[in-house]
Amino acid sequence: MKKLKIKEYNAAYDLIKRNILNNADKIAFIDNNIQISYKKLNDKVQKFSNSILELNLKKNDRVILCMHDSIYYPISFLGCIWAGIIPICINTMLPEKDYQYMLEDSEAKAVISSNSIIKTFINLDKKLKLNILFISEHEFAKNINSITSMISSKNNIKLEPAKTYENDVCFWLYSSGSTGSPKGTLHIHKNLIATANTYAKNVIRINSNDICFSAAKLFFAYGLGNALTFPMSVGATSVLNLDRPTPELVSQIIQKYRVTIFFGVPTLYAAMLNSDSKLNNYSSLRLSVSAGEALPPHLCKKWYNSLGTKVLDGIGSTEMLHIFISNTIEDTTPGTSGKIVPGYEARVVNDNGLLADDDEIGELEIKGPSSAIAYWNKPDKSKVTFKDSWTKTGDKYIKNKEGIFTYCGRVDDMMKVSGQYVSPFEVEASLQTHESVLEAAVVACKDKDDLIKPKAFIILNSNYTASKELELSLNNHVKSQLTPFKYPRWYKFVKELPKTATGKIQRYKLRDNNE
Ligand code: 3UK
Repeated sequence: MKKLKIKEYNAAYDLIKRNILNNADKIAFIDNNIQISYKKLNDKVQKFSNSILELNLKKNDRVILCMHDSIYYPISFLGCIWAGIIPICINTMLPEKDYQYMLEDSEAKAVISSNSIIKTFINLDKKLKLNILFISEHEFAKNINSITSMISSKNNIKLEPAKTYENDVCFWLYSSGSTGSPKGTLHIHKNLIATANTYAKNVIRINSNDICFSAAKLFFAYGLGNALTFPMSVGATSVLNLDRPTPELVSQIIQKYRVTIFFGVPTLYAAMLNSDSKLNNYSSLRLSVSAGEALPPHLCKKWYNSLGTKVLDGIGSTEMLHIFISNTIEDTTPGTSGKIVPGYEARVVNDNGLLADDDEIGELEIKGPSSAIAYWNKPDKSKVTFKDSWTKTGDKYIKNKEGIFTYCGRVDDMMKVSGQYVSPFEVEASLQTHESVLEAAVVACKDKDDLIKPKAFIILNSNYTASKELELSLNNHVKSQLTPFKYPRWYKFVKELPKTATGKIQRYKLRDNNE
C-alpha cells in the first residue's frame, strides 16, 4: 500500500471547523426527532471523541458503524475520525453472515450500532469470542455504553483532533463483487472534501442555503456525500430520515423541510412518478440527482416535465467515493451519464488494452482526487482495480466525440437493483438451498420502467410443481438469507437450462428470454 505522508489534515476537523466561525448557529442536521446546529455538532463530536478514547480505543483502531440515519450518525462518524479511529460504515440490512464476515475481516475493536441492530452483533461476539466493545445509540443495557450518554456530559471539552495526514486511512466502506466476499474499501482523509470540491461544487453548485435530502442512506458512499460531506462543506442543512424512503415519505419530507436538492436512485424516481404524490408541490426543489444505476431517459424527461426542475444522472462508485461523470444543469442528455466532472479524468480501454476511439466500447477507468487506495487484505483484487493512479470501474462505456459517456452494462455479472449491487450467483446459491429447487439460474431482466430486477429460471425437484405459493415460499427463503431486496421479481419454471459443453449456464441465452 502506498502511503506518502504529505500534509497534516483531519477530515472531521476540517468539515466542522469551516462552519464554526460564520455558521455556528445554523442547523447542520435534522432527523425524525431532533436537530443540531454546527456549534452543537462541534461540541458533541469532541465529547464523543474524548469518551471513545477513554474507552481505551486507540488511534487507527477500526470500529464498525452500523446505524440508521439520525444525528447520532454524523456525531459518531466524525467523532471517530476526530480521534483518528477508523469507522467502517456498513449496511443496516445485511444478513448475519455478512456481519460475521466483516467483523472477522476488519478485526474491528468495537461496534457502534442502533439499538434495533446491536443484538445481532452481541450474539456474534459471544459466538466468535471476539471480545468486542459495544456502543449503542441510546441506552440499551447496563454494561453497554451509549452515544447519548457519551455526549451528554456538561463539561465543555476541548480536544485537539488526532494528528493525521491527508493520505492516512480515514474510514472504510464495504463494496461487493460478483464472486467472493465484500471488499473493505480504504478511503483516506483527503477524499471526503475532494468529492465536495469537484462534484458538489461544480455540478450541483451546493451553497449554504441548500437543504439536502438523500433517500440513499449514510452508509452508502452516495448517501455519505449527499447528506454529510456536501452540506457540511458549505454550511448547508441536511435532513436525515430513519425510515424506509417510500414515495409518500419522500414526498412529505421534501414538502415539510422545503428541500432544495433531492438525491435518489432510479427505482425511487420511477415509484414517485408512478405514485399519486403530487409532484407539482415540490416548489422548494431546485435540483434532483440520480445515481446507483442508469436512469432510463423516459424517467429523466418525465421528472423534468412534471416538476420543471432537472434530475441529473451521474455515475459514481464506492471506490471513487462519489460521482465522477455527470450531466449538469445546463447540459443534460437523457439516457447518458453526461460528461467528466472537473477534477477527474476518464479513459475507455478496449478489449485489446488500447484507448478506445470515439464511439468504441470499452471499460471505463477513472483518475481523480477521491479514489480509495486499496481493498483491505485483498492484494490481488487491489492490484487489478487500483492500477497506478487509474481506478477500474468494471463498467462498459462509450464516449462520443462531444465527450458524453453512455453506460453499456457491467464487465462482470453484477446487476444494479435499486442502486445496489446484486450478484446473480448469490441469489442462485440461496435458491438452490430451497427444498424444491434442483437447479437455478438468475439473470437481469427489465421491468416496465426499464429498470433492472432479478429473474429466476428454476428446475424443480420431481415431487414439486410450479405455483404462486411456491414462488412466495422461494421469495421468503431468499429474503431470509440475503439482503431482502435481492429476491427474484419473476420466476420461470423450466425443464432444462442452456449450458455449454463444459456445463456452464449460458446466462446470455436466458437474458434474451424476457417474455
Ligand atoms: C453503477 C451506474 C449507470 C456502475 C455510487 C454515486 O453506485 C454507487 O456506488 P456502488 O459502489 O456502485 C458502483 C457501480 O454502480 N452505477 C452507479 N451509478 C450509475 N451505472 N449509471 C449511473 N448513473 O456499475 C458503477 O460502477 O454501489 C453512486 C455516488 C457514489 C456511489 N458509491
